Amino acid sequence: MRVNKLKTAFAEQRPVINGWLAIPSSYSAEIAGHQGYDAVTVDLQHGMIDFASALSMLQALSATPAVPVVRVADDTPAQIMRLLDAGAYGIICPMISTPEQAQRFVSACRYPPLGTRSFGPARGLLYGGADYPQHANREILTLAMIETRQGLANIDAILDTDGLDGVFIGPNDLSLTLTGAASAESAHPDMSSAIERVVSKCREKHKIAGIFCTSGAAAAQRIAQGFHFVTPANDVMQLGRASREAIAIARGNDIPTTGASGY
Ligand code: 3PY
Ligand code: MG
Repeated sequence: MRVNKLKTAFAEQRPVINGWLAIPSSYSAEIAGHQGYDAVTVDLQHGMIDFASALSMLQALSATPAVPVVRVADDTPAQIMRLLDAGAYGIICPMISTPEQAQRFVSACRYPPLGTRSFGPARGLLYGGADYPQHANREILTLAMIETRQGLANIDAILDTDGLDGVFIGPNDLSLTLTGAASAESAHPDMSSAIERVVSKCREKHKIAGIFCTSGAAAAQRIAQGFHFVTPANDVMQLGRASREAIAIARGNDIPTTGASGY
């Protein structure tokens, strides 16, 4: 089976730079996949992406060096299994607040006897290889999103879930629940200590610490802080920024820092 390069990177303590796609386009996916990202995530939670688009985006990513990952909309096992069958090599599951939820998520990603994933690997075979069924339990990456007050309180038990590779912080939701305002780069002391707590727990338990960021500079700071898996903004932010920059330069104006998308 094709080795999951994200697991190798973690084993060798090399940070993973992960692209993030909210626009339903196989062409965008193909472009992103060729830019040098270690992984590219297709976002079915907040992205404008349905299953048919996700399938064609995973096909496009398969033709690039980037490992195809999916953020599912929720922890529904049927949805998780379907996206694995569509060729996702990693699943990021939002809003994991309890160890029971984490266990249910991981179980959906693992074939028996380790879990409850139903057999029908479909594109998993095409992308992973003919021996995918024998090795998928080892190669598929599982990241639980920590983005609620309860998830933060349960971080130890969530990280102790058998087969869970790590966690991924959703800073907007986490700051919404902790401070009352959604912000991806909040400087609120409650957010800073929550993030530090998650990263140090991951270090202690040898699990992947991931986080969504809004820029390359922010992602570099998170890597310096000890994160292994960072997302330096999504396609929507990057498209908006690149457009504003080109327009401002063409008009001889200063480049605006925020636009209609808020970034
Ligand atoms: C969050 O910041 O809450 C996320 O889910 C990132 O996409
Ligand atoms: Mg979120």
